[in-house]
Amino acid sequence: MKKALLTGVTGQDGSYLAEILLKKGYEVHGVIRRASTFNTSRIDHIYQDPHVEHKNFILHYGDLSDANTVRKLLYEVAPDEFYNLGAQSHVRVSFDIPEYTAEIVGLGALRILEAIKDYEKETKKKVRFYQASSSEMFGATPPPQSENTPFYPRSPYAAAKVFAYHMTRNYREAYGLFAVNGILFNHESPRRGETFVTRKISRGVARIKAGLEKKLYLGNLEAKRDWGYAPEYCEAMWQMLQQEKPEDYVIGTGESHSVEEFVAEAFKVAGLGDWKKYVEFDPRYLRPTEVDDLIADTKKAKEKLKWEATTKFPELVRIMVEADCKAVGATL
Ligand code: NAP
Ligand code: F7E
Repeated sequence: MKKALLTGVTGQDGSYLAEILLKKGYEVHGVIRRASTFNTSRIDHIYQDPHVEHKNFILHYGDLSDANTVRKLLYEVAPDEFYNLGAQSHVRVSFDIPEYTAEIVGLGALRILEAIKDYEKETKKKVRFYQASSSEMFGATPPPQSENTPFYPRSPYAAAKVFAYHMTRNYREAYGLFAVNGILFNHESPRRGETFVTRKISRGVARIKAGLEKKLYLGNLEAKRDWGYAPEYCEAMWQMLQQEKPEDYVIGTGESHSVEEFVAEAFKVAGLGDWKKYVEFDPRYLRPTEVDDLIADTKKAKEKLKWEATTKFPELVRIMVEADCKAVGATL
């Protein structure tokens, strides 16, 4: 039985990846943060009671700021694959807490790489490492963006991801680690955090439909993103670690849409009519520097991984609006 260790298992992607790996027969180990309230809602459906024998989904306390624990878990679990999905992943918030963001997103990845380097040397075992890199690294570089496009980060989050990206490449080249960067464009789902724009919109629309809210407050409606469906992207992460050679891959749909288009489509799915009646501008959601347009050049993933996004924009919006409407009892 293969073993996988995941940081960020309580997040959107971590929860889908854990499901995928369990279905493939892996023993899955996830790192969770201690919190004063439960933070496991996305993985409660796959949780296994620690008192039950022969568990294949095991949770461990840890934090990417804590190198000792990262190292200890690596030796204790002895995974075949290590997926680093943990992050302070909110771009707007990274302007408020830049140092913390760099600590977790940038140095957190380095802590894992250092631990793997030493572990491989001491134990002679190999660990395949996946780094959750991001299309945010392209920032102000015009689309389409491929594996060869130069980075131009526009936030502390993006700059920290660029550091983690280069450390991953460097440990691959310097120490022969099987370490890959998945450069994933925005991917969304009903499990997306409530303050990212797609989920904020789908949730806002559902609450308006249910009569719980009257308005939806948003920032820049002109920004364009290449939005895909998260479960498909998590399958691509696994595929990258099954290749013969460690390489970096861009993952996206190859299409981009504006925030305004997402808003219009979401209000349409809910049958609420003209979105302009409900949406108000609030400057607090603007960023000091914005990323205007991201479109993935997906050639390499198609050719080498045989991976292609199948859920496109209107379907994604429908999935999210329907799920949020169901959650608040709003009938469509
Ligand atoms: P997410 O929903 O925000 O999940 C982030 C995860 O990281 C959560 O499990 C969170 O734990 C954990 N975490 C936060 N701070 C941590 C720390 N100090 N130590 C250990 N774990 C910590 O993010 P996501 O959308 O699933 O994204 C997964 C990864 O892919 C992230 O690295 C993100 O930056 C990257 N990424 C995401 C996208 C996207 O469109 N979703 C695109 C490209 C790259 P709590 O649950 O306790 O907060
Ligand atoms: O913003 C605009 C905002 O926060 C998208 C993370 O997963 O994907 C995500 O980063 C766009 C931006 O995602 C609001 O200005 C307008 O242009 O949903 P977002 P993001 O910044 O693209 C990348 C790939 C990651 O790696 C990140 O971890 O929407 N926008 N009004 C708004 N954004 C938010 N959050 N809230 C608004 O009210």
